Amino acid sequence: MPSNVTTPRRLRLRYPMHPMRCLLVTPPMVQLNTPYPATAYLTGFLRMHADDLGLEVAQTDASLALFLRLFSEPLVARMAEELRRRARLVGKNAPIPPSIAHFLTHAERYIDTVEPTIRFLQRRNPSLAFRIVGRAFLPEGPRFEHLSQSSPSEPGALDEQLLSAFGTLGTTEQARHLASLYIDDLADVWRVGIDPRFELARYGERLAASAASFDSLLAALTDEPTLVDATLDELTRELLAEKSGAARPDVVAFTAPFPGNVYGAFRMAQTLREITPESKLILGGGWVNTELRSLRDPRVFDYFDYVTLDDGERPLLNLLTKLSGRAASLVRTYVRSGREVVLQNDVTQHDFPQSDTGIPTYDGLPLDRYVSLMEMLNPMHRLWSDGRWNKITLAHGCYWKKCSFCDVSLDYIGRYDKPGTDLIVRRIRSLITETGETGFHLVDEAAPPAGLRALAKQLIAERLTITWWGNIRFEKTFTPELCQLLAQAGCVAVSGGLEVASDRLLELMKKGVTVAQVARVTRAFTDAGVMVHAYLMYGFPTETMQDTIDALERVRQLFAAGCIHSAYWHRFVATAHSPIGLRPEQYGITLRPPQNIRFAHNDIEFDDPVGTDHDYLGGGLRKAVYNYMHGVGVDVDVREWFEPRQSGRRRGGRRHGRGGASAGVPATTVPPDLIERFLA
Ligand code: B12
Repeated sequence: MPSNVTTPRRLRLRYPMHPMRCLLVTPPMVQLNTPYPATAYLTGFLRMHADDLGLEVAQTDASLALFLRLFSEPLVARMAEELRRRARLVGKNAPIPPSIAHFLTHAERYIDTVEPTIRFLQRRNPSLAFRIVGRAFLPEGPRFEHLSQSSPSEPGALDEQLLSAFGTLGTTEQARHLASLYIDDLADVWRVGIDPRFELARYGERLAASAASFDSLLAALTDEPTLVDATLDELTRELLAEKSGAARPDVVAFTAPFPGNVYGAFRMAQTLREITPESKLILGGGWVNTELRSLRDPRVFDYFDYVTLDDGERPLLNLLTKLSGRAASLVRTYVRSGREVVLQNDVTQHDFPQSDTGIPTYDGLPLDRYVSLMEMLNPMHRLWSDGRWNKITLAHGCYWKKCSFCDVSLDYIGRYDKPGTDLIVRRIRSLITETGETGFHLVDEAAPPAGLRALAKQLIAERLTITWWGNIRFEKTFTPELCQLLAQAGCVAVSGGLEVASDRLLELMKKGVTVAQVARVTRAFTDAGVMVHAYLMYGFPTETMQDTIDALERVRQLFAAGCIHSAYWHRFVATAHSPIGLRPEQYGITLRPPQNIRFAHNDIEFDDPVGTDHDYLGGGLRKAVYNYMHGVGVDVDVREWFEPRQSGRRRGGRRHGRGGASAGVPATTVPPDLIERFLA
C-alpha cells in the first residue's frame, strides 16, 4: 500500500491485508471506436477520494474485449466448426442464409484474415491497406454487394453513385471501408448463425428496452449459453484475474448506458457471483437512470447488490464509504429488503456540482486497441464509429429542457449545471496529456451557445489546437460570427434536432426553433466549414401524412441548399418521463393502459385519433435521406421515395430503388424555393 494512504481504523479491521478494490466495468456491447466515458468519469472522481477511503480503483472495457475475442482467429475457427456441425445436422438441402453460406465457403480465408484486419482497423497495421484495396485479400460477402460492378444497375441508382464516391477515397480510406464491410459480414454470421442477440454495438437489447417484466432477461441468462455467451463468461473470469491479480475486487461496478449493455452486465454479474461471491456488485448508468425508476422485481438482486439512479458520484462514494466500514447513508440506491425492493435515499446528501467531479481518466483502458469502423461513406455519419474521441461534458443537463418528447423530468436532462471554462480546459489538457489524442466529442445533451463561445475563446487564447464536435440546438444564438469562431477553435461538426421539420409541430413540441431559423443556423455552420447532422422525427402526435411529406420536402431543400450533410429519421415514441408521457391529453393522444411494471419502463404505446400510417411512411423517409446523404436524388419529387400503397408491389425491386410518383402519398404543398427564401 502506498505510504500516503491513510487507512481508517474500521477499514483496517475489515480489510487487514489490502485496500478496498473497486473495478468499474463497461459491459458489452457499445460502440467500438472509443471508450464509453462513464467508467472514465467515475474513476477520475473516485481517485480523488481514494486516499480517504483506502480505495484502489481500476476500470475495464468488456465490450471491446468481447469484440476482439469474437473477431479473433480461434473464435472465428470455432464459429466455423459450430456452423458446419449444424449444417451437417440439418442436411444438405436445408436452406442456408446467404451470409452463412458465404462464410462457410470461405471460412479458411476468414480465419486467416481476421486478426490482420482488426489490427489494420486499430491503425496498427497501415501497410495492409494496399493488399485490402487490391480486392483479393478479404473475402467479400453480402455486405459488399453495392460495391460489385456486376450488380444489376439502373440509371442514377445509388450503387453507381456509391461506387463513384468510393472511387474518390484515398487508399487507406477505401481499405477501411472494405475492412468495415468485412467486419459487418462477420458480425452478421455471429448474429444470424450463432446468437441473434449479438450486434456490433448492442447485445440482447430487446431483453432490456422497456421490458416491463424481468422474465425474458432471466430466461436468456439461464438458457443454454451460445458461443457468444460462453465467450463472455470465459472473458469475465480472465478479466477479473487480469485486473486484480490473485486478489478479488471487493466491489465491481457496472455501467449500463444503453439497453444494449444490460444483458451483458447481468451475464457478467452471474459469472462473478460464482467466482467471487463475496464481492459486492453494483449497477448504474443511463439505462438505469431512464428505465429502472419503477423497479420492483427482487430477482434483480440475485445479480446485483445495489442499483443506483442518476449521477453516480454521490451514490457511489457513499456506498463505498459504507462498504469500507464507516458510517454513511445511501443515496438513490435500490436494495433488496426481504422480498421487496427498497429505494434508500438520504435527501440531505447533495450531488457533487460539476466543478467538483474531478478530471476523467482513461487509465487502464487499452486505447490502442479500439477499432475505427467506416461503414458509411458520408463524412459526418462516420464520426460516430470512426476515430478515437476523448469525451468531455461542457454542461450537465439541458439549458432549454422544454421539449415535450424529451425526458426532461429526469436529472440528467432537467438539472442544468455548467462548470467554469477554466476547468473544462484543464480537463481537456489532462486528457490530451494522458491519451496523446486531441479529438474531443462533447457529450452534452445540447451544448450551450454561451459556454461554447467561452470555450472557443479560451482555446484560441491559449493556442490549444483540438478537433471537436457535439450536439447543439439549432437556435438563433448561433450567428454566422459565432459559427466562424467555433470553427476557428476546432469545431468540425455539430448535430441537432430539426425533428418534425414543421412549424406547427415544432411549436406543439416546444422545440423553441422554427424551420427558417434552422435553415439559417445550419447554413451558418456549413458556411464556416462545419459539418451538420439533423435528427429528424416522424409519427409525432397529430402528424398527418401531408405534414410528413411536407417535412421531407423541407429536408430535401435543406440538403439541396447545402445546409445539412447528414440526417436520420427516428420514429416518435412516447416515453414515461417526457411531458407527452406525463400529460398525453395535451397532445391529443391516449396512452394504452400501463402494464404491470416490475422491471424496465420507458416507451409507452399510444393511440393517435389522426390515424396516419406512420409504418408505411417510415420506409420512404429513410430511403430518401439515405440517398440524400450520398448526394443522390435531391432533385426528384419526394413522392418518388414511397412504394405504391395499394398493390404492395415493389417497383424495380431494388434495395435503394425509388417508388415512382404514382405512390400513395400526396404531393407536397411546400413552395420549391422555401429554404432559399429563408436564406435570402
Ligand atoms: C452522447 C450520447 C450518445 C452518443 C454517443 C454514444 C456512445 N456510445 O458514447 C450517440 C449519439 C452516438 C448515442 C447513441 C445512442 N444513444 Co445516447 N446518449 C448520449 C448522452 C446525451 C450522453 C452520454 C454520455 O456520454 N454521458 C456522459 C456519461 C459520463 O454519463 P453517464 O453514462 O450517464 O454516467 C453517469 C451516470 O449515469 C452514472 N453512472 C454511469 N454508470 C454507472 C455505474 C455505476 C455502478 C454507478 C453507481 C453510476 C453510474 O454516473 C456517471 C457520472 O455521473 C445520453 C443522455 C445523457 N445526458 O446522459 C444519451 C443516452 C445515454 N442515449 C440513449 C440511447 C437510447 C442511445 C441509442 C440506443 C439510440 C439509438 N436508438 O440508437 C444509441 C446507442 C449507441 C451505442 N450502442 O453505443 C439513452 C439511453 C436511455 C435508455 N433508454 O436506456 C440516453 C440516456 C438518452 C435518452 N434519454 O434517450 N448516444
